Amino acid sequence: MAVMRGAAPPDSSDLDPFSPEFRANPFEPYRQLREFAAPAVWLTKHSIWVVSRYDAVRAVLGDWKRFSNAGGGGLTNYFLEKPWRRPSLILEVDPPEHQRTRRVLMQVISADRLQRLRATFEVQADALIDEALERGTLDAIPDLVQRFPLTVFPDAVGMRREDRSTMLTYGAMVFGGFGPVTPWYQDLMKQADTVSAWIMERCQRQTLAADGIGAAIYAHADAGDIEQGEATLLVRSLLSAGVDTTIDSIGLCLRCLAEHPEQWALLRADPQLARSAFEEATRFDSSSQSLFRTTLEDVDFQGVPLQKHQKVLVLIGAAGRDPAKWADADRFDVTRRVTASQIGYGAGIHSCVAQMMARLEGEVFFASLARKVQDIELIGPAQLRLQPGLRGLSSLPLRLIRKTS
Ligand code: OVV
Repeated sequence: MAVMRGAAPPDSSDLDPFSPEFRANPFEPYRQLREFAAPAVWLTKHSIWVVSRYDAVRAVLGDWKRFSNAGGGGLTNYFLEKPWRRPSLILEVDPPEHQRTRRVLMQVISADRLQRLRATFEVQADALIDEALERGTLDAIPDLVQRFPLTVFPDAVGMRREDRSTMLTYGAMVFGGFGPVTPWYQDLMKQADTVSAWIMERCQRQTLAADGIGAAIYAHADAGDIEQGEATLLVRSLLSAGVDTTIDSIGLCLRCLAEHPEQWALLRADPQLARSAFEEATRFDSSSQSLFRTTLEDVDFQGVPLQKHQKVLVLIGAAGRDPAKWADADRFDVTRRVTASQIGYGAGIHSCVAQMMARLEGEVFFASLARKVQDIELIGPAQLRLQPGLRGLSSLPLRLIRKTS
């Protein structure tokens, strides 16, 4: 443990949020972490701070002057260690640099564009769900869930249609790279050069469709808002953050519905609840459970002394279950009003820039499911991926039965 200045040692814990045991059921250790007296707890296994109560999580995410993103999106401390890829121009920078790139992505993922994409997303969701109903029994993760974002999101960016499975390998590298180095990660990273080259090629202007989000980013470079090379890296940000996140969130939401038949019955009876159901799943159990910040200076955080350049693990997944914020926090309720307090997309200046795209994907997917499907039956154990990175399922064996009415 790092030497702490001052008299009293901080509240500390030997819980390891990256361990398979923790990841298999994080909600009980989340409770333990929330119940410490101090708002920030020292994790002895990794020499980092952790923040898990809703109010404390919001306080950290709202305080970008002291809790920086330039130290990197993961456990690796860019102030002290070398990142594996060029830092993201939006996630891994602070103001003022951040505003310039953020503004470009905000403009190209406009409400207007999302409205134009909706019909295309619906056609795709309907087709995939019809195909799943034809099969009847399926592993819903590879056979249904992965295929939806993997089709609609890169299409929206303007990537050509091809075998896109390399995107999932790249996503595993990006999100796995936010955790500690493990044998799994080292093995994965043997492909880093070829996979990075594959992705970077697809971020180039000449490979992108003229009407997509990627081309719109390059148009901002033509207008002088950003450099050409920055446009390339912003396309990379979309291809990094836009696929695995929604796959995992949709997969976990589908499992929630399979495991809560009374909630599924509500949604099936009223497909208009789809957006609210996905919003609730984003609170209750979704892909992004944690974020990192790095202190820029010595910080007194609500009485806890943090030192300069220390990593802070921000457990948004624990904040989403904080009983001090949410009534009946551990209950999955598709009618709950979540959006105004949603923490699953982060908060503050770095809150998910494409969150309205994610919501659109979730809404369209679950509305189509609600219109077409009568019963969702779990026919085998769901498998969680336990490696560090996003939370998500590798397998969800289901039987789907078509609505007859
Ligand atoms: C939010 C997020 C996750 C992963 C990668 C990036 C962003 C990026 O900007 O590259």
